[in-house]
Order: sequence, then structure tokens, then C-alpha cells
Amino acid sequence: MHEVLHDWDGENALISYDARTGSHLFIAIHSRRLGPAAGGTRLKTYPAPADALRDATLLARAMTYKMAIAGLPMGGGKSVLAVPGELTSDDRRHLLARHAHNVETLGGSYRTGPDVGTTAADMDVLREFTSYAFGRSPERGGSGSSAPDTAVGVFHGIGAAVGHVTGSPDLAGTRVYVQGCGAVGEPLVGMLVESGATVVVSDVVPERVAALEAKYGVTSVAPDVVGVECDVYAPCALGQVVSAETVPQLRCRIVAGAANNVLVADEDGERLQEAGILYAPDFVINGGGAIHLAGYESLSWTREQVEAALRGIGSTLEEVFRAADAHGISTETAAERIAEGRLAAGPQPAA
Ligand code: PPY
Repeated sequence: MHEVLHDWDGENALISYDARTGSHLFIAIHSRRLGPAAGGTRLKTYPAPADALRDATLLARAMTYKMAIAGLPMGGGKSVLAVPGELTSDDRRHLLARHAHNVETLGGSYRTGPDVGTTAADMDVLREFTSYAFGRSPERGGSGSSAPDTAVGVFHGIGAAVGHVTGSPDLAGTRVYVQGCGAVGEPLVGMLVESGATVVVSDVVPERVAALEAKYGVTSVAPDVVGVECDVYAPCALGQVVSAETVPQLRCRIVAGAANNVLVADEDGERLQEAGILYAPDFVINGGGAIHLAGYESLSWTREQVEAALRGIGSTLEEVFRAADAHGISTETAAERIAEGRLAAGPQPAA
């Protein structure tokens, strides 16, 4: 806990304990420099409350960088509801109501949305008690799942990375390994196949793999495999897949996927660079979900504006890759510097 607090450079954190469900509720507001803080509500079980708070603080900081580099007028925050185990539906509703009250007390300086372990239906519950929840179900005025647009952003990002390495963003004939074929990975596989890529998939759910093999004729490997021979490795499940241990196993030229926190440690960006593998920083390439939610629900964007911002993920990555080459630094560091430049410049007038 001492370490978590020592590393926390954010603006504010709200901590409460719900005795009825035995859950800790955390809201971490990292930065509101560019606008109200936004970021999803993660609901899961952690070994100890300090682990949940650490997750909230790290994810909140990542949101600050994600918003800044996506050019969205929003800051970074994240919530974690650390539950002891499966909750009854009454207890879940009780906990969500309590979280919503906490969000409401922040008076709009933090807005939340779905994340790992929460759904649009949960956002509908939050919305009964606070107006600061994005991502409600479409029947309740929400913008629908942001996952397909996250996939669109990753697709543009893969194109930019392939373009940087080969000189052409054409994906025909490239081999892409999509690890994790859930709400984001599945539509990504569809777009890749459509553009002529040869796709290898994996997932912890065998039925998902079978369905994709039948639908697209893709091949598959076991879900924990990282060393697939390919041009692009696209981690689209859990993060923490690039580490001192896994970098030597990688058999790809590019790492570009949707997962959050792909690198185990900051130095892993340099490890990839030394291995000659081009890395598309996670907080840049997976910004499509934030663009969808903030674009539709906070900025009243049209589909055309959302699509332009999703294409912007590709152009931003090109800028990141060029800056990394020019300065001989990792792409992770290059992307952080661009985001930090935007934070230093402060809010910009709307385009
Ligand atoms: C993420 O991209 O990880 C998010 O948390 C998306 C988001 C953006 C804005 C409000 C809520 C969630």
C-alpha cells in the first residue's frame, strides 16, 4: 500500500468500503488538465485492497495519456470495485448504486463507463443515481458497445505499423496473430480477413475459435502461445504479455493489439526496440473505445467524426514511429512524450 501511494501522482482518489457486500470502491482521478476525467468501472476480485487501488491508479494514468494522444478534451480516471466474489443481483445493484453516489459527489469531474467486469446494463443502473455514466444500453440512450470501434482503431493502427515496416499499409499477404477473440478481437479478425491478411487466432474459449475457423477459415494455436511466426502479433485479451521472458520468444515484426497494459515493465518498450520489433503503444492503438464513448456521448459527434478520429489513430501512430526513429527512442517513450506535450500545452479550442 505504501508503494501504491508513493507512486500515485494523480489529482484525487476516493476510497470507500461497503460492508454489506464486503467490497472496496475506488475512484482514481489522475488528471483533469485537458477536461473532465473519464474512464471505465472495472469490477473484479483482487488478492488484497492495495492491488485494486494500484490497478485503479495505473489505469487512471493510462487514461490521461490515452485521452491526450487521441486529442480528446478529457482527462484520465478509472474506478475499481473490488468484490470478494460473485455477488447476488441485489448485492450487485446495491454496490453499483453506492458507486454511482460516489461518482455523483464528484460533481462531473469524473465520468465513468463500462470496463472489465461491467456492462451496458450496469451503466443503466449507475445512470439511475448519477448522470455521469457513459455507455448505457442503446434502449436507454447509450451509444452501444464501443468494442467494434476499438477494433476499427486497432485495424487502422496495424495498417500504420505494417506501412512503417514494409512501406505499404496493404495487409494482403501479411500474417497476423490475434490473441483473444472476444468483443474486440472477433470484429478485428473479420476486418483483417476482409483485407486479405492470413489470420491465426487463439482464445481461452474453444467455441469462439471453432466459430472463427468455420466462418473465416483461419487457423488457431493454444491461447497462451506468444511465439507465433507472423508479421503482426495482436494481443487482444489480457495485457502483460510483453516481458523480459516473452520478448525472446516473439517471432513477429510488429506488436499491435487492443489489450491494455501490454508491457509488463516500462523497459519492455526498449526490449522490443532492441529486438527490432515495432511496438504500437497500447494507449494509442486501443483509443477507439474512448473515442466512441466520449465522441458520441460527450461531444455529440456524428458517425463521420467518430470515423475520422478512429483513422487518426493510424496517423498518430505514424507520427509516433517517426519520432521514435528520429530520436532513437522506443515507441512507448515517443508516444508518452507526445502525450506529455499535449498535457503541457493544456486544453485546445475545439477544431
Ligand atoms: C478505456 O478506453 O479503457 C475506457 O475506460 C473508455 C472510457 C472512456 C470514457 C468514459 C468511460 C470509459
